[in-house]
Amino acid sequence: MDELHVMMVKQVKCNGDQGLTHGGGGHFTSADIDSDGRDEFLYPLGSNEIIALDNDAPDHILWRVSLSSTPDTPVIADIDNNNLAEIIACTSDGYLNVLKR
Ligand SMILES: [Ca+2]
Ligand SMILES: [Ca+2]
Repeated sequence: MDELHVMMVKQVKCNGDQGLTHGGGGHFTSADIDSDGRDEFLYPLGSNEIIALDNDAPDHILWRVSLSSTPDTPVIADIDNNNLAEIIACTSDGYLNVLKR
């Protein structure tokens, strides 16, 4: 399997007037982020990281990304319309983080 590299592409301050609030340390989500037809599990960790786990081997960490503070539940969307999913997560310091391959 090719290694999946995920990088931060955008960080937008999103607290205050925008009304986005969260307590940090969200819940897992699943999505097919590498377009192989099978979902991966994404877990936000209290240690400022999001990790992705293989659906078939949940003890195998596919990748991990460090963020500026504790991430909330990730949201998956193709926001640049290139047929590859981006990972979007708010962090407890009030930033909206967009991650992509
Ligand atoms: Ca997949
Ligand atoms: Ca995309």
